[in-house]
Amino acid sequence: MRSNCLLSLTAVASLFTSLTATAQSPEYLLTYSQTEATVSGSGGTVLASLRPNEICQLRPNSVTCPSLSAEKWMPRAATNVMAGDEDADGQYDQAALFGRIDALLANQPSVSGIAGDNQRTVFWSPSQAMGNAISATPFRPGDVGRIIRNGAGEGQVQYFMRMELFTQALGMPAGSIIDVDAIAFSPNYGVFFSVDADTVAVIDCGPTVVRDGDVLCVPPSGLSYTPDLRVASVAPSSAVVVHPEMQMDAFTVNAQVTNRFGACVSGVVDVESLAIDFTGPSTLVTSCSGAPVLVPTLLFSTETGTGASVLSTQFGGQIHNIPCGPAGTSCGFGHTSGAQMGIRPTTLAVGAPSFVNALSFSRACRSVLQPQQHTMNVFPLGAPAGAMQIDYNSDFAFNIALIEIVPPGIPGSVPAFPWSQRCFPSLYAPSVSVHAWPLVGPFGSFPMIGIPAGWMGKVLFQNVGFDAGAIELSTPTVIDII
Ligand SMILES: [Ca+2]
Ligand SMILES: [Ca+2]
Ligand SMILES: [Ca+2]
Repeated sequence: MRSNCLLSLTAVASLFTSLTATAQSPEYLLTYSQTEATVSGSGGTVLASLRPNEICQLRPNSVTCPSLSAEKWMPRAATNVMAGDEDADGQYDQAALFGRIDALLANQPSVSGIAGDNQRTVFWSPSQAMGNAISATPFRPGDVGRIIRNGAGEGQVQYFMRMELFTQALGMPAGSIIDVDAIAFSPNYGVFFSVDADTVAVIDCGPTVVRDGDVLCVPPSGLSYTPDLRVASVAPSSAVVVHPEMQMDAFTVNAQVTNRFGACVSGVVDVESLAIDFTGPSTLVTSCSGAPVLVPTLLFSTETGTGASVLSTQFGGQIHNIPCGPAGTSCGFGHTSGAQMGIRPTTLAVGAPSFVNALSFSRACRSVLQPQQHTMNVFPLGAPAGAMQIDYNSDFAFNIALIEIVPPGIPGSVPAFPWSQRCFPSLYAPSVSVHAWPLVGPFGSFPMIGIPAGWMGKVLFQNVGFDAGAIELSTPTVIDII
C-alpha cells in the first residue's frame, strides 16, 4: 500500500516537474545583503545603487552574458508608494522600509515566455516590521507577504504565509516570534524555509533545536490553501528538517566555492535563500514519523557566501550554473567577485561584500522609476523646474511620464486592466497629465517640475511604456515636498 502511494506520489511529482520545467525560465529576482552597485552602471542613473530592501533582477542569456548586470526591479521608491505612510509621520519617503528583504517567493508561472510576476504578485519577508497605520494586519520579519490594494484600500498586507503559521508548523507556543530568512514553494513539494536564528521547536522528531542553517519543509499533507494558492492553515508540528545544517555544510564544502577574498567556504553558518530547481532530481527524505518527504533540488545561498555566490544541492553540492556560467568561483581559482551574479566587485582583488539574501526564479517585465531625491526640503522658497531628476529604466523603447500633484495623501490606485498585465498592474494617478515625452529606453531621466514658493505636498510619477499592441505601466514613485 505504501509503495503504491509512493509510486503515485513520484509519478505526480515527475509530471509536475516536467510541466514546470518548461515554464521555469533562467531569470532571477534576488536581493543582496548590503548596498551594491550594478555592473552596468545603469546608464549613470541612481538605479545603479541596489539597496538591501530593494528587489533586483538578473537576466542571464546569450545576449547579456558578456556584460551581465543585475538591475533594480522593485525600488524602495515603489514600495514607499505601495505601503503608503505606514508609520503615519506624514512622509512617504522611508529609506529603511522592511530593513532588508531577506526572503523572496515569485511563483507565478511564466506562460510562453511572457512575464508572470510583477511587484503586486511576488511575496517577500522583511527583516524589520512595517508600520500598521495603513494595513491593519502587520508585516513582520516572520511573515511572507506582499502589498496589495483590496476592499480595505491601499497598502494592505496579504500573506503567502504568516508568522503564526510558521510557528504552528514548528510546534512553538502561541505568541512565539521568529524571523523567516529563506523560502521556496511548490504545491507539489510544499513550503521550504529557513529561520534567521536557532530556536526550540516541537516538530515531527519531538522537541528539537531548529538551526538557522537547517532547511525545513512543511509537506503538502500539512498545508491547506486559499483559492489563490496562499497558505490558509498548517498542521501543528508538521515541519520536517529535510536538510540539517550539517548536511547544508556538506553541500557547501562539496561545492568548493570561494568567498570574496578567495578563501574556500567551509560551511553555511546561516542559510540565506532557497529556490526550487525543477530541472534537477528529487530525493525522498524520511521524516521521524516515517512519512516520506519529497525534496527537489534546491538552490541556496549562505551567510558565508560573500561575492554573492549561489549553490545547488545537486550531486551532493555544487556551484549553481546560471546560463552565463557558474554563480561563484571554484576553490583555487581566485575569489568570487559578485560579477557572476551581476554586481560590481569592491576591487580587482576583492569581491562584493554581499551574500545573496533572497532568490527566486522569475521572468518579469522591468519598468521602474526612482527620484534622485525622495524628499525635497524646499519650503517656503520653492524650487525651479529641473532642480532634480527622476530616473527610469524601461524594457520599452518609447515611454511617457505621467504626473499627479496630490494633497498630503496619495489617492488610491485603480486596476490598469486590461492594460499593463505584464508590468505594474495598478494605475496610481487617476487624474493624470502627461509630463515628459518621448522617453527613450532603457535608461534615462526627466526633470522634476518647478515647486512654487510656499507649496507643500506630494508629486507622483508613473511611466507608460509602449510595446507592440500593449501599454505597460512602470512602478510608481512619489516625492515629498516639505
Ligand atoms: Ca512615513
Ligand atoms: Ca524575514
Ligand atoms: Ca535571507
